[in-house]
Amino acid sequence: MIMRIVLFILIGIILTACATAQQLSEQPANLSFAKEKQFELAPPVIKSGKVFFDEENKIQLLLNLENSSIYYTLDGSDPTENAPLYKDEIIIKESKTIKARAFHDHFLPSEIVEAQFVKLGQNPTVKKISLNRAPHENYQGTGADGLIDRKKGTTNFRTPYWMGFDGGDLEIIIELEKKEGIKKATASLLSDPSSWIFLPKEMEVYASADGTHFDLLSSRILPATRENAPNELKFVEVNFPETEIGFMKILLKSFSAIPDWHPGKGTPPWLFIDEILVE
Ligand SMILES: [Ca+2]
Repeated sequence: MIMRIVLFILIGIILTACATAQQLSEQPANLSFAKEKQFELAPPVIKSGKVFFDEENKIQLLLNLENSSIYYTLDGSDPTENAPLYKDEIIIKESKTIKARAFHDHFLPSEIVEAQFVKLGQNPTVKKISLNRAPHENYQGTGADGLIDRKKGTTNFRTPYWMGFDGGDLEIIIELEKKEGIKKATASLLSDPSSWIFLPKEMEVYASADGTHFDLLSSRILPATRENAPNELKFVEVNFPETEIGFMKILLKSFSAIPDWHPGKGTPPWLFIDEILVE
């Protein structure tokens, strides 16, 4: 009996899928249901082999729907139909954020999807990296050295690329092999509100000559995560005038509590990090 019910459900799903495919292929007659643009297009998928790259990176934008067009930007602005039209794979040679959106005559435009790609510069050699606290025992990554191994995690926080901290601030101290001119620090973080993982509220960058007395170089305040924010890989950059640095301290200050719109409101958010870049 159970088998029969499962079979009926399966047949139902297959018939529904066929109907949808048929409706879409018999344009435009059977698309009249969508002519008033009541239905939103599915967003395109951003596909690339790597998030960190050395020389150049190839990015594809995918959406399997006839007569749809994908427009994209590389300057951080929201794509409209005036933005470049995606035709072939996009090749980038610098760090970029790509935003893409699909359009179709018979549908409302899709949501905007975005992804960041980071070109690894001639980064200075790190002699030692240390943290002011241990990660949670279930999310230890591969230790502090995993934050400088150039390996990037996916949005799955359970993989060993990620270190997870259950509330509170995180202080990272980096000792360079030799003093070098540095002008940017980047923290590679995860935003996954559905798993109670949030970006910090502020990132501060300090420099020191002796590893003991640190001076604030620059900081960046981040907005609170909005409701329904997607799970995303995030790079938080702090730029400053080029400074000769032997030791650097990066302080990630967490929000004290998860925002009110979330079921975990009032409790400390998790912080997940997989890489620090110093350039
Ligand atoms: Ca890493």
